[in-house]
Amino acid sequence: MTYPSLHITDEIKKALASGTAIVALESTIISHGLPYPENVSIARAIEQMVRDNGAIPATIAILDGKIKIGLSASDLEKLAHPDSNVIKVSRRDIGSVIARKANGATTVASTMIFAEMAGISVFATGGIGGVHQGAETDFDISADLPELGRTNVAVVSAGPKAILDLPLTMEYLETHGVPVIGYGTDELPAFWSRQSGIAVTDRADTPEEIAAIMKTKWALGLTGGLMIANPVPEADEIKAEALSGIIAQALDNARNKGVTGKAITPFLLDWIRHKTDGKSLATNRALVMNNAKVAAQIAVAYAKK
Ligand code: PSU
Ligand code: MN
Repeated sequence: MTYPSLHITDEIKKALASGTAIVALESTIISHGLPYPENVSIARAIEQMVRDNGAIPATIAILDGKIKIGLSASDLEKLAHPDSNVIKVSRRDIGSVIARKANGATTVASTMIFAEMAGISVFATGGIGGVHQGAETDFDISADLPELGRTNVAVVSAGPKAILDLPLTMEYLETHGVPVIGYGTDELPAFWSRQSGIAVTDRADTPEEIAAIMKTKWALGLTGGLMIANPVPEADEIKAEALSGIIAQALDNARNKGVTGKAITPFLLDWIRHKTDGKSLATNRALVMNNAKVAAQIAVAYAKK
């Protein structure tokens, strides 16, 4: 038995060797979070945004059972295409998808795992998973949360998706010792909206402050991730009031259709996109781009330390 190794592009290998700033990017958002073909152009634009801010992008996925750190144009097209049969891979699914030489899109949880293996400390996504509404009866808590509690990567997101139970998500993160740092805000952003009514317990206004917190936490041997909560730009947000009715409808619909497990989040995102006439897609694009920018700035500050 040979053990699975990481397939790292030459550019990223060089960046790792020279200590150049790198930002990990996930692929579930490409395969399951955004529609084709916009997912291809958005994935490319995210990578470009990382470059424009001085870091090297490392989009992560499993292709034919190979763990890829950095994707070629054809890898990306394969992941994005609806006919490619790409499995949504969280921590649970990694062994099976690699053993079967299948294609897998990595979630926040599994992207963190591979980023840490590769030696990448900063990661940009759209919104993290969290504790679902009704979790007290169906136990639906995203594997992203325990991963943040154990794996050493700083994740820049626009907050937990507003389809979730945000207060319970914050409680869970506190229990697992995950710092939630508002970037330029005292309030937890809720993905499409800047406001949630929930205070964050820590705030940073510069990438250097965040880099210093990362260094200090890990230097003390305090393992686990950090959540950097970066609100969507004002011009692109959808106000929480405008969305709450649509989210309630989406949740009802998922329940009536019996959608469960890992299908729920893609189902809800899709429903909301249709009900907002695509406005949520524009917002999703804007917030991911903004996260890619801030993540690159944090990675540059971290590389200097
Ligand atoms: N951010 C987005 N769109 C997405 C996701 C994040 O803008 O689709 C994905 C991430 O991969 C995250 C996943 O890990 O949603 C959460 O899935 P679940 O709720 O099943 O854990
Ligand atoms: Mn779930």
